[in-house]
Amino acid sequence: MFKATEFAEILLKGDATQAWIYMEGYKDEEILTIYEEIITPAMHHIGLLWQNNKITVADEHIATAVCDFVLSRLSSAQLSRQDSAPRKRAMFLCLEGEQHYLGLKMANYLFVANGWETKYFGPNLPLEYARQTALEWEPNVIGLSVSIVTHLPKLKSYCNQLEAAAPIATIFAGGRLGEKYDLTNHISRNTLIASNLSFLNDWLKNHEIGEKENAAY
Ligand code: B12
Repeated sequence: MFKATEFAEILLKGDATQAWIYMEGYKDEEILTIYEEIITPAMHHIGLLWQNNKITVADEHIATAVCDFVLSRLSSAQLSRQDSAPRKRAMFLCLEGEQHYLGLKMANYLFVANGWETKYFGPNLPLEYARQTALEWEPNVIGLSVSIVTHLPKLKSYCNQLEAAAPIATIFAGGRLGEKYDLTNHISRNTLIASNLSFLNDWLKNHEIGEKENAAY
């Protein structure tokens, strides 16, 4: 937790160079450790400071922007390593209106690091566009993220319609609500609740890139 509060302080300064230098100190760590033990708790800590009026919305925005930069830079080595061999496909999106996308972005990069081809849509993707992509692209995995409880009623329609559009896909419902509530009544048959990235990483270990569990390509 100490690492996380230290990193949160750097993020709040808005200094992307210092944030990157700090991360370089952990370059021998597993990416999952960096995500789960530094970046995620740092942003959760910033949430607490915000909730307790210790920082302003402007502070939170600049911290988010620097955090986003660090995440992109951490993944750049993985992106440049990709080749053109056929790979399994995964798409990632936040439900309509949902702005919290950093967790989704990390989930996407875990798939990239494991050799998957991905489409990452970031925040706020209306269902009709997600459905269209799922129909045309036939992904093996669809990752959804929802953090704000008022968006929860939409989750079931996303799961049901995406499952109908891409019947072979495993759907992951991620985001902070999975840790707080039982989402069982808000998901579909092929949906797994993934409240953290360790769960996703374990799933990935059992779904090697070469393994064809279904006829996607
Ligand atoms: C940054 C931030 C924002 C930014 C988001 C920017 C961005 N690019 O993401 C902005 C300013 C847009 C924002 C807006 C709002 N926010 Co906000 N936000 C935060 C904050 C501080 C950090 C979010 C974050 O990045 N966390 C770090 C990520 C990595 O953690 P995570 O989302 O929990 O994800 C983990 C897992 O859930 C999982 N995961 C996530 N997605 C997925 C997807 C898949 C497929 C998988 C497998 C896993 C997975 O992976 C991560 C690692 O384990 C949180 C505090 C907090 N506790 O998270 C508040 C927080 C979530 N926000 C909050 C609120 C209230 C709001 C607003 C309603 C404020 C307002 N009045 O406007 C709006 C709503 C916007 C909207 N419509 O979505 C509250 C929610 C409280 C509640 N009871 O609902 C929080 C908790 C702050 C607080 N303590 O009050 N916010």
